[in-house]
Amino acid sequence: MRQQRGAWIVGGYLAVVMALGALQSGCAPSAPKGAKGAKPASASDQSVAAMKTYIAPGDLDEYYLFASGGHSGQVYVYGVPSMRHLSTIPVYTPYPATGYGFDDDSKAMLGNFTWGDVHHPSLSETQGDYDGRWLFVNDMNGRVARVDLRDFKTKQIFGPVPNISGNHASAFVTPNTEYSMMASRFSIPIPKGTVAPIDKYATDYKGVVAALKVEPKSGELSLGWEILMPPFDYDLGDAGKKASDGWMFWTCYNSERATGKLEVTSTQRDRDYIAAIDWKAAEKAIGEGKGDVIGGVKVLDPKKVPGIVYLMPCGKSPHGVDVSPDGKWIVGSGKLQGVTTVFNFEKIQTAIRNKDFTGEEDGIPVLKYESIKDAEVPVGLGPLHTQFGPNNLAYTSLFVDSAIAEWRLGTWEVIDKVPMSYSIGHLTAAEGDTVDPDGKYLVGLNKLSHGRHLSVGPSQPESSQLVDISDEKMKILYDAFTEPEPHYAQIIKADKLHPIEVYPKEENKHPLAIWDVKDAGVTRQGNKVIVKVVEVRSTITPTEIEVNEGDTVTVALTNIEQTTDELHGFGLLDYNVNIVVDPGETKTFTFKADKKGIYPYYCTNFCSALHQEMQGYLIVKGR
Ligand code: K7E
Ligand code: CUA
Repeated sequence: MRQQRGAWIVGGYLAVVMALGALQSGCAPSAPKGAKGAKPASASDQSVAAMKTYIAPGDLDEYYLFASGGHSGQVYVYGVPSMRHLSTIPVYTPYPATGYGFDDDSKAMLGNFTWGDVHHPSLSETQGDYDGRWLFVNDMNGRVARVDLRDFKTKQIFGPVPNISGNHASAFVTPNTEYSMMASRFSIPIPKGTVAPIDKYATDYKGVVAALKVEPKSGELSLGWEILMPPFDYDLGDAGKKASDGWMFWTCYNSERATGKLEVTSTQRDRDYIAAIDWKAAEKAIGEGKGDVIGGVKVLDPKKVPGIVYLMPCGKSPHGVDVSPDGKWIVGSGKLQGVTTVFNFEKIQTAIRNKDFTGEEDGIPVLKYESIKDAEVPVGLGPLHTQFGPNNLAYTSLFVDSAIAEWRLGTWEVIDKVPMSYSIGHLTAAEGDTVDPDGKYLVGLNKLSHGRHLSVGPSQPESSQLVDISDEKMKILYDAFTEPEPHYAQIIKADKLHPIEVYPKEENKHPLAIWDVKDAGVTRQGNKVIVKVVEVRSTITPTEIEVNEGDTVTVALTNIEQTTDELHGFGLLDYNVNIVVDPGETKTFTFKADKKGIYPYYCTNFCSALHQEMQGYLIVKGR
């Protein structure tokens, strides 16, 4: 299954296509016989690895890792280097463990969706450095969410954004979190709801990139602007920084504008593109009123507004695009190649000035490949994503080779390779997307894990592997098993976060919050009932709630504790209610009392020796 280097040279990309195809059809690259993949070479290597990942009881990890949960719709939080799973942040999916998706606010935020597909967490940045304020995550259903890192809670789900279809290349932020960026993976006729026959794909279907504005103080997302693009599949993105600040780069495949069996039809050309977008120029053009309103948002058409978008030819079906810490280089990985291509930002600017173009696509100039390329680095087969370390070090994941290649920007030498078990997708380095990466740790986010863990049946976990990159020789330290579906993750220095552990009482401005059991009880207006409830060890007050059949009941729960880790729950049997309130928090839930009878409610979070006594009855009287 693994391609020999010689076979690659002879067989060209067809070999890679076949390798990828074989994987997709379920014939995954298998471990060498009698072994279960890469291990630390010797017992002494193993003890070094153990010591490097061992966090003694009571000690804390050095970094947080925020991993995408793919189509679980969640974000997983790990500690690095221990790789211990610390917490799950529900974003696009109800999560009974924290009551997410059951109370009125989170239910409203989820809208009619019960799933999302998260690929790319993006930590907020100030001057190109993670600032520890928010985490933005994309959803394939055209949405972006904001998680507040003060309390690790999802605060906003924005979208579906008009005209965007299949929001994969997202939620990348610009260096001062001016914008969170989006792009269509699946072009469609726009605005959404328009029908055009598939055989008109090349002309009537449109790609779209979108910029969501981020309010600098609150992080609130709002509609910015969009740009109309040719009907390619926009795949990954990265914002320019330092030298290239003000630019955004997006890879795209299917420059063939093909439909049907894309595996074949969209892999005909030798090169696809990276779209280079001058977002400051786009912002200016929007300010000058140059956008047309489509689907309720201002959209720039590059045909009418030149100078905003350029296309950089890049090796066959590129996947990742990654900007170096100094912003001077843009690394594009053609996943059907044996090299990763490095473009030089200065050369891109010169080519634009000299109109060094080789053609155009829907009015967008195509830059001359030879004029903007600095190097094709022979990293190995199936390069997907690149991360960075200090001293111009770069790390590229190789899906087909199932390995990570370490190489150097500027000299373009490949320094080392380490095998991954198995089939790495993304990789993430400590502070790896910032202007000042830390080195030290790198995590390979693998697509498969087979045979590296106790069997749990056919639905297997994925694996993430911790790699020591503190020396030039990379070393595998640890295997962690992660829930589906690890795409991208980011690693931030732990001391940049300062999470609260209780909601301070004085900050709780909820109109239905109460702090004294004397204020608890039922008020009624016609058939609308409001119940104010206090939860504190070890009573839910009131212990009886009486309503009439047919009433619409809003229950407001306030956890009046100000003690760390004293969470209380509210499980209401037969009514599908499951709420959790953190110390100092108020949540409401609303339901129709449409079943008469006696329904117990109880605290779901073990909170004290008398937790089991923390219970009461909802009485729904017949008419
Ligand atoms: Cu899995 Cu970024 Cu969606 Cu690559 S993506 S692997
Ligand atoms: Cu409160 Cu258990």
